[in-house]
Amino acid sequence: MKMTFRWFGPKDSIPLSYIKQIPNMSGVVTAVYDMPVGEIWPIETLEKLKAQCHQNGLEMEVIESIPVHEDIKLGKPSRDVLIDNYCQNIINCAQVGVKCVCYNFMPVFDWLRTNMHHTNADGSNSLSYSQEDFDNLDPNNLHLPGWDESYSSDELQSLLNEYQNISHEQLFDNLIYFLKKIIPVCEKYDVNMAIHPDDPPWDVFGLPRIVSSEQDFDKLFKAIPSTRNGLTFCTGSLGAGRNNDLIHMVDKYAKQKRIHFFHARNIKYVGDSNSFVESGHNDKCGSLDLYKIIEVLVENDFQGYVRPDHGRNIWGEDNKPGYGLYDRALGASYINGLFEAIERNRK
Ligand SMILES: [Mn+2]
Repeated sequence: MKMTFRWFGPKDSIPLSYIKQIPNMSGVVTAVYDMPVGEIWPIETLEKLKAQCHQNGLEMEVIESIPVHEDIKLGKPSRDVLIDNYCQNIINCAQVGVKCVCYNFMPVFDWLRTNMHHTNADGSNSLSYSQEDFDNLDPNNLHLPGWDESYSSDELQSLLNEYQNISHEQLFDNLIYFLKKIIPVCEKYDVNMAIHPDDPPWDVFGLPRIVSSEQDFDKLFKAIPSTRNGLTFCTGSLGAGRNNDLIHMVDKYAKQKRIHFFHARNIKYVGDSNSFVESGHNDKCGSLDLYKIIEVLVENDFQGYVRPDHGRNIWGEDNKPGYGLYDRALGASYINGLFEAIERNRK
């Protein structure tokens, strides 16, 4: 595996030199953040980003994400031009050495929490989801933590209205329409597409979600059998679905060579509903068995990219929620340790 770290480009408060100082860090996972969704990223911009990474001894082989325009998800006539642009973005990324593109197909909200600064018993804070708080949100006047800057009320309402007529089946068909044009380009340019599962893995506000379970993945891979059509195995997102058997799923898709990217984080289940708090990565802190999941990856000779996913804010850090330096660095070290111990044990 190759350990990586998400970096939000030159505006990220965490310098590349700090990321390089985390043991065993091979590269960053990044994107072009200052262009509207749907436009073509200039090759010069990508070259410049890559040069910055290389100057700091880091690779840039994973993009997270090339965002998918809502018109593609909605199946609007404008999608063809947008899909052509997406193909061009894949080609441009491939030309600067990118091997893996993480993306998602979640309508409107590509993650959702009810609290961005849940205070933990140890004084740290982290993202959390309370089913009770969620149920108390007013769908006609939505204000979601972390989303108020992304959409105005009117924009959000009209977007939600547009999805009223989109069923799960329609959204799935739109995903397949998209991939039928994307995957041949990936085959030609040696790029793996790694769809990120729904976060959290259930419908929200009547918006359909179609990448939440083993059944969903099976359907997707049956429709487009190429292994370029793969997934980002995000333990936290999939694990929030308490019916998802992560150990079985990781085994199945690692055997199929479809796991191109692995997001490692832990969550602590709260109560009997869907509620959870994002915990430290260590197995003792959360409800997920990362040791066992990683053991199965190693048994299947996993060669993809790994990154520590969301960390807590610790040691007084107040960074972008989920994306501080300290706890993700601790997470990387923990995950590195699991891989190393399991790999050595097998020799
Ligand atoms: Mn993730």
